[in-house]
Amino acid sequence: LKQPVKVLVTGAAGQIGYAIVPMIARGLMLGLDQPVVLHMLDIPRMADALNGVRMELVDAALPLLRGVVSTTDEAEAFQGVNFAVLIGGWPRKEGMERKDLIAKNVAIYKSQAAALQQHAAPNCKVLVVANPANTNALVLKEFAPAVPARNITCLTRLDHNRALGQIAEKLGVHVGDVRNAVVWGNHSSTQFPDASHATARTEHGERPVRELVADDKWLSEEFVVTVQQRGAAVMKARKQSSSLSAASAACDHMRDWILGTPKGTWVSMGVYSDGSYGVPDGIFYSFPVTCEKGEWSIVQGEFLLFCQVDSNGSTTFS
Ligand code: NAX
Repeated sequence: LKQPVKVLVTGAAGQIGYAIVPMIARGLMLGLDQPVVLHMLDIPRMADALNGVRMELVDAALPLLRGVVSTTDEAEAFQGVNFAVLIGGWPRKEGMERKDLIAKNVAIYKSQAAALQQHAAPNCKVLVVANPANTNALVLKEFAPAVPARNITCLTRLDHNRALGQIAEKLGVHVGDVRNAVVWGNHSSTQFPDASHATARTEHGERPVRELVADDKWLSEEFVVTVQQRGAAVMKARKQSSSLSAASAACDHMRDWILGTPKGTWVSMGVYSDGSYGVPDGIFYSFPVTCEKGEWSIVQGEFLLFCQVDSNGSTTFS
């Protein structure tokens, strides 16, 4: 077994937090041979609930789990962490304007940026899940200038996995046989799920999804809208937002980033734009990426398209 690594989960007393901590402690994020020390942060009002999660982790008797720090203090939470999954944030309540949500979260992410820069291990790799995820990632980057931008990412893997799931259901194939869909843009309804390069393995070999789905209209309309609105559909059915799928996607994101993507497979990650595909520099944007040895790179040369991003974050392609 390897030396233990420290993994921070913020918002650990929340829904996604509750779903993700056992996944991490079972090796689903960093590997079955990687012991972990979990750092869990939440706000003081949630201290009892957080302690309950800690008790359950003890009760689960997880051999890879080498320690738990559960705290409401940011400095203690970020101390020496190698990986940080930032799920904690201000939830959007009914009647709340988007700009008010952003203002609340900017304050949180400014403060966590300082804690990250001051206390985390060098080269700490960060995944922002809390919404608005792209904006929170940008705030983190701006207020933690000593942290390389490449080490900050945000979650669009849930949308990516939703896209794979829809294609698998449509074709009646196993989801593990579908790959290389892409989600471009934001984690929001302005995202663009793109199956133009997706493939599926069938008994006749690996084939382009657009050939297997005879129905062009499904790919350009129903598929796109279903993926964009899947979060709302889950919310309507469950009366709560997606959590097990979000936790699972966050594990997939970190695992692929740290341990590498399989050869010939790309995944969607929100990363700091370098201007590829005409996306403006200096924003966090979801691209197709491959990962090797803990570094992501944007897939180049596969797509003959040029993105234009308008002031609402909507992407159009030409
Ligand atoms: P919950 O409200 O259940 O949990 C959030 C937790 O964060 C709460 O326990 C809260 O006390 C805590 N928190 C608030 N301020 C904090 C702070 N300053 N430091 C530490 N913890 C703090 O929400 P949940 O359903 O778990 O969702 C968490 C976040 O993920 C939300 O922002 C949500 O919008 C976002 N999502 C993002 C997704 C993505 O794909 N990027 C998908 C799922 C999810 O909707």
